[in-house]
Amino acid sequence: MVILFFITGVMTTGHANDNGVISVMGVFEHTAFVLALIAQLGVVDPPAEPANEEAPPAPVRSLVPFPHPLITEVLFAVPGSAGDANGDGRRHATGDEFIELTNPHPEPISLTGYRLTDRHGGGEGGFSFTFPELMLRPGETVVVFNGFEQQWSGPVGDSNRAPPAGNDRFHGARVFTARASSKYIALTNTADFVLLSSPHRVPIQVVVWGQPDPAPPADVPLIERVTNRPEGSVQRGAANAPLEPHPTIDGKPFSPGVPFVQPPRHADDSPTEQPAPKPGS
Ligand SMILES: [Ca+2]
Ligand SMILES: [Ca+2]
Repeated sequence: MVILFFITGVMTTGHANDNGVISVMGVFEHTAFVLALIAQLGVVDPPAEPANEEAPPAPVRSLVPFPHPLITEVLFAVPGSAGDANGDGRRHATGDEFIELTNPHPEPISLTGYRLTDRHGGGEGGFSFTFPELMLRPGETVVVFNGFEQQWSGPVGDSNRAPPAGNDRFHGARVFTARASSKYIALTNTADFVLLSSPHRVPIQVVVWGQPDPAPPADVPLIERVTNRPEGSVQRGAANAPLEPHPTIDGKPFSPGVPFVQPPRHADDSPTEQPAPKPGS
């Protein structure tokens, strides 16, 4: 089409001199105009059909829509041995419980006002934690410990104030304590849930184990049921992977601060040389 336009243009706008010869300058000027037009268009030929202006968006890997954070790990049953999840040198059956969340989106999100509750729904004696003002960068992770009778190293925040920086002892994650004031404020090992609600108290995500009473709300967009005998935490192996017992992923009981644990490569995963078949076999 453009080439046809060019030829037509030369024929109609080229200047002929007195001898009937097309002016060279006229052709050059017109050629320059057409080349500039082609350069602006970026294409030689226009598409046969109009371009689809509503191209489908890139696939979203997150299990929760923007701008919500994603629960990536819950330690509700602290192992009897090697259960010191907060690393203060002392295992505590409730104080070492934690919930880990991350920003799975390519844009920053605000955690301000998001709330974590157990089956008591934030009532008296129940576990409840509301995030203070905090922006999370893409991929940035937070860990909320129960915190009862726990000691801390490095920056640690609470529901009143976020820590000023990530904590190197937890892979740079922002660490919080819910400051549980009693050992009875805890997640029940056999049956309970952790509900994430938005600042407007809209349920976003719930992780359930056993048959808690009361049951979790039915209108939660993302309901994940996990075993109540994980022998450690429940954790994701990848951004869009389900929560599963941490030990089955990589043999470790928990990983506060690491949002997505990749399974380790086993020696027998690598290709091995097969022995040559014996002659006659
Ligand atoms: Ca501890
Ligand atoms: Ca983790």
